Amino acid sequence: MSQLPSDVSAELNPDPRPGNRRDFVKSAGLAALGLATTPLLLSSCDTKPAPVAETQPAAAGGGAHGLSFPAGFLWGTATASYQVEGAVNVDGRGPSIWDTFSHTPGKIANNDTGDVACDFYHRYKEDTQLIKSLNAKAFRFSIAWSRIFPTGKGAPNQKGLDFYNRLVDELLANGIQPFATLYHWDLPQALQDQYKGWQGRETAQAFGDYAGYMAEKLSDRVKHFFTLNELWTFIQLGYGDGVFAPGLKLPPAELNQARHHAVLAHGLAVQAIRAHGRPDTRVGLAENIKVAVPYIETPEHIKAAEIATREFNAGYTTVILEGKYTDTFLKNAGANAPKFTAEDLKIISSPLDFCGINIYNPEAYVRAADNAEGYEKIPFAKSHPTSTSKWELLAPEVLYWGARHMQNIWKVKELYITENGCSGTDELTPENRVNDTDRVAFLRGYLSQLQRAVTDGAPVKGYFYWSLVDNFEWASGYGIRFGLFYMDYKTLKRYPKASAEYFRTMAQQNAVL
Ligand code: PNW
Repeated sequence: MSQLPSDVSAELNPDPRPGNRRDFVKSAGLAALGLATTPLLLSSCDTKPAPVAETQPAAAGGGAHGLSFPAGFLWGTATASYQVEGAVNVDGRGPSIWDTFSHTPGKIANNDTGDVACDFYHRYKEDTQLIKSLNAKAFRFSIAWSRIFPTGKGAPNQKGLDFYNRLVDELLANGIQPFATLYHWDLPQALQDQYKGWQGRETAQAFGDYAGYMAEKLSDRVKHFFTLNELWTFIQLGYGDGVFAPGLKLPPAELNQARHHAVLAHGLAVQAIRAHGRPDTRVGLAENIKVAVPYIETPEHIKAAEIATREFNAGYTTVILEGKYTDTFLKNAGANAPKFTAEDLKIISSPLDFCGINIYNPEAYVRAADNAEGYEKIPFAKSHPTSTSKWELLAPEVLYWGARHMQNIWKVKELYITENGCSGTDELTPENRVNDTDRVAFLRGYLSQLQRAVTDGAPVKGYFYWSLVDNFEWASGYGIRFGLFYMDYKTLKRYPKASAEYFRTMAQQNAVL
């Protein structure tokens, strides 16, 4: 399986004041470089180009680089329940593993917790106006399982459901499509206590039941559901490396089993949503696919990158989309391989309507190699630029290759970039401005590559920037900022950054500007 880049652990047990001036300068430089990259013609991956919008202002000559997206391309932003909601003891919400973890001294930078976060629970109307001000027509949020089922199962909590009813209604009233994620890591603590969380098959079953319930209650208005967010991250960092909740460091056999239960939960949820949702309900997953980038865009290296990408994701996206664990995955796992049945694999690979991919950084640059694997990784240079998150190695072309691999390896017909974003130092000036030139450069570089992917035929229908507002960045606490809006955590006031204006203009013109 893919390993964390070596400096990730440092980032996840971070210095309370992460980032430094040098990284800031480096990251801006690289993203700008991405923009300067002339799109290459790919002989091996040629597909029919997507139709170019004729009605969009940019296509009519407004786009400085002519980098328009097709008409109807969806611009959005994303958040997750524990990272923004706060109100952890309000209206019957049960505790989650992230409440427990963040209240354990030493686990989170500065011992921050999500108790208040952005107080989105009470300020969702104000935040809906922020989304609207960005010209975004879609919003990806997650539902806190323990607001609906305080102990993970049993009797539903109407007051918890009411919150999401209010949120969905508010979004729709403002012309914003709700995209709901059912699990963004805040597992009800009761399921951790009773079944050891994802180590127990019962948790997967409970997730299916909860997913069916949500589809029944919301699918009259929510047309897009994501099952689980980033299985890799919460399994590897939470159950393998111990740096995310629930903070376990399981041996390989148990880790593989927990991973299997998570993909099984995804499949059970897909089936439950189909059974209980309206017929026009659409379901997909939101996985941070580990992307291999061909270091030169020639057919042999592109092929090597496809082989590598399939293996990097063997326990997650690959088994979900192919219905089997790869031979290499099972061989490497040996006696530690997960225990599963043929029926499990069928459930796990239940057909999806679309795929969401969260993409920040490449897993590796690869080249073709005359070895058993058919590829080899090129180690990252020590000086490879990052954002203020040390794991976020910057490489705009990862967005291009993420989309292309989904299309070419798995023939995915409908794709969303469900997360992509840049963390930065983000200081508020005396005039209440945030001059986040690094994030603007990031957006220009990454979105140029996304536009190239769409032009080359990748079926990308929308892009969700992570995140709407600065928020609780898991083990890094509030010290790492990804938002288009700056959060003053003392007053909970939100301020648009320069990148918010940049995003708003791009969304309005449907082009990279
Ligand atoms: C994703 N890593 O998390 C999540 O989906 C978001 O909740 C999060 O805020 C966002 O990306 C930015 O971090 C990740 O260490 C956290 O490799 C850590 C890692 C990857 C993704």
